Amino acid sequence: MNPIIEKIRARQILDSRGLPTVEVEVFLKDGTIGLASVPSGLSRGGNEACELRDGIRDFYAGKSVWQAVHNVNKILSDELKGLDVRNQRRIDEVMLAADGTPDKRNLGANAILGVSLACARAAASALNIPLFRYLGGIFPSQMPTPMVNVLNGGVHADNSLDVQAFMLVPQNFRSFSEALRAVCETFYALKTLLHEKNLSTNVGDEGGFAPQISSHEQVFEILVQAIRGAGYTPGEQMSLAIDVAASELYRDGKYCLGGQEFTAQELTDLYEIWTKNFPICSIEDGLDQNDWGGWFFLSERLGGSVQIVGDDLFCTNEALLRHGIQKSAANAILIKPNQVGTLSETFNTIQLAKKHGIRTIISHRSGETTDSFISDLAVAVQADFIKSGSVSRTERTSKYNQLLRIEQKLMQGSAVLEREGDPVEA
Ligand code: 2PG
Ligand code: MG
Repeated sequence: MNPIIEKIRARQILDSRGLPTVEVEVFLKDGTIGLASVPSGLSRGGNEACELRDGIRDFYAGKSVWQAVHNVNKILSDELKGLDVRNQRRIDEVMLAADGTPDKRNLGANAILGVSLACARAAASALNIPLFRYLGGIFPSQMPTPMVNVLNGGVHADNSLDVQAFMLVPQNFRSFSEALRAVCETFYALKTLLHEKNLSTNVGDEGGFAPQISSHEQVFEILVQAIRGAGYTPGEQMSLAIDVAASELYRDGKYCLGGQEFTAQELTDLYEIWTKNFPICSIEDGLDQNDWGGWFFLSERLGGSVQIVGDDLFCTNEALLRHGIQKSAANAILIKPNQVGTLSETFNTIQLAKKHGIRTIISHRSGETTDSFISDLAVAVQADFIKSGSVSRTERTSKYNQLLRIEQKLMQGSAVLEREGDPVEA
């Protein structure tokens, strides 16, 4: 084994919206290759690392990433050549130094993250171990709970729902595969229900249905009906989670939701009513990313019984999370590697969260590729949840499918799972 970086090559590929993104291959001296690609968000936090886009009009609508590709091929490849690929922290440090800006605007977080992830993949391959073992060591054995987005709204769909994502959260299942089965069955029941109500079953950016409904309460009712229709008990076996992405709804100090204006306190009142009337266990980005006072109020009021998740609020950024912990702003954090731009920084933020009892949710972006790195990451760091969109659209299911593979590996030797989950074998 000679896990020394020989060269790094990037190319432009397409993401799930047909927009260009960066794919990176790391070549080692021993012939090993590590491949990774980078996702892209639409409802982006103000403190995310900089995604480099060329901005050339009439060329992929300004969205091409040739400069980021060039930066990998011409700068990062030379900087990292000769390094041992297992030295992830050193690799990330060298890239941070080569970029030299706090938000990675020189080389682009899309260039840097692509290399960071592809190096980890190459190292795992060189060692001939699964990525989740390389990242997490020999002990990780728990699977994350999926948070599955079955109904899309906000900037991810063309309907009039302001809340961006409505998710199913399976609870109390013995295995990941059993939990995923329950979600799939609820998803089918939801489709049938929408059909019966003459509502569209076309899907949005993350594969959830995007029907023309304007009342959020009506959505919750339909989801509860779907859970029952699939034979599961709402609140016991299947709960709901929402991503409000409230920064998108915040204008002049007020939140605009369902055609009405709310202060942070009034919106918290509304969330309280929703959580009393429906089995909602988690609220993500319930308030604007700069409304720290509002977040404190929301967490104090609902944080005892509901998961209060910071996404745009923290941007996977260690310093912002530290600030949030001091302010008691949230009890959970969404982790998106491309918000911060390197694997090492992603790990730092996760470590800080765990140290302070903040729950971790490893997350996809709304623009995705079929790369399933986040699935291995979720198991490696023993995250509480994974959020990867719906159980439709291959760029979403690729993550859940990778988790099925990992679970099977983890259960090898026990045989219990395979038999119990399989009616043919049972
Ligand atoms: C979010 C994400 C993923 P985007 O807000 O949590 O669902 O959306 O990638 O568009 O920021
Ligand atoms: Mg979000």
